[in-house]
Amino acid sequence: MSQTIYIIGHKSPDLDSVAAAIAFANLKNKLENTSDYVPAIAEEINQITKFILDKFAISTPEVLTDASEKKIILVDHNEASQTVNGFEKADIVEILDHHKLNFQNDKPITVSIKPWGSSCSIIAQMYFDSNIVPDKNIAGLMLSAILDDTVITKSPTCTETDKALIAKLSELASVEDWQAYGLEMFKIKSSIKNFSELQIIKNDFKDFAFKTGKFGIGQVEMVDLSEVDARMDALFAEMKKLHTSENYHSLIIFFTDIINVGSRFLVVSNDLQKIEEALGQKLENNTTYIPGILSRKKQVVPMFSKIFDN
Ligand SMILES: [Mn+2]
Repeated sequence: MSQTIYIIGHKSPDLDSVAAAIAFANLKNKLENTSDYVPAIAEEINQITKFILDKFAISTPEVLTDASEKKIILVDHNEASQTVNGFEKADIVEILDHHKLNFQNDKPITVSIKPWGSSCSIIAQMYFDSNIVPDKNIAGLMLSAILDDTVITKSPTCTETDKALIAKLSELASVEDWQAYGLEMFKIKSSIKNFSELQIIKNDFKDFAFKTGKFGIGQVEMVDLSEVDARMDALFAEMKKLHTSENYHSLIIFFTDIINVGSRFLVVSNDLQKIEEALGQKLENNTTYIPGILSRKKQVVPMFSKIFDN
């Protein structure tokens, strides 16, 4: 008897979390000669994910609005605060991720975590380790996710394994110049002109339950930061609304210039002084630019968790 097992990434899904669900379901169905594994999403996909799915002719996974009473595999996250609604009553059977482990369960399950640049890197390596060659479209999807999560290999999260997988997958996907392809992706991804302020804030946004209170940390990777300067006041107005309505201790949105490698931080917080302590520099009208900052996971979250989660 078959039973559907949903594979699902985090809320506010980014490309890696959607691609990982699709690729992992594809691999597991092949390995077990079944169709029980079904990719799903916790919320609607963003613009670049839609573009990439269209490009490789892959259909958008179904939205799982409530995971209660369902078997699920979590990919690209393991924190309760980021996971699908109803997970408390779901049967979580496996986790595949590249973030720090913050998960508790009442039974032993398979957990695959590697300190690599993307969840799709772990899955791509599993394909190769199992001697299964991913189809061209799945290879292209995984390649795109790795390039996205590693900021075309520039992120400090990018490892030698990621680079080797990028080369292998490029060949399988017939992508001749992955650097040019990655830059093209980021250009599409980074223009904010068609988005409302709320869409910009929620573009790639995660909640963190720190001991001091709830933090919302969003990142927007861009090729040109001047678009942000022009909309600063409107962005702050929207952030203040969200800070109050969702009861955040702090709301931090940072815009990363992937060409010059640095980030502009916009902050709304109950404790600006401590935020400055965490950032290691002063804010001016709730904003500051910090050179060298590219990664939320490796650089930004640790800055804040050190001060606010101790
Ligand atoms: Mn990821």
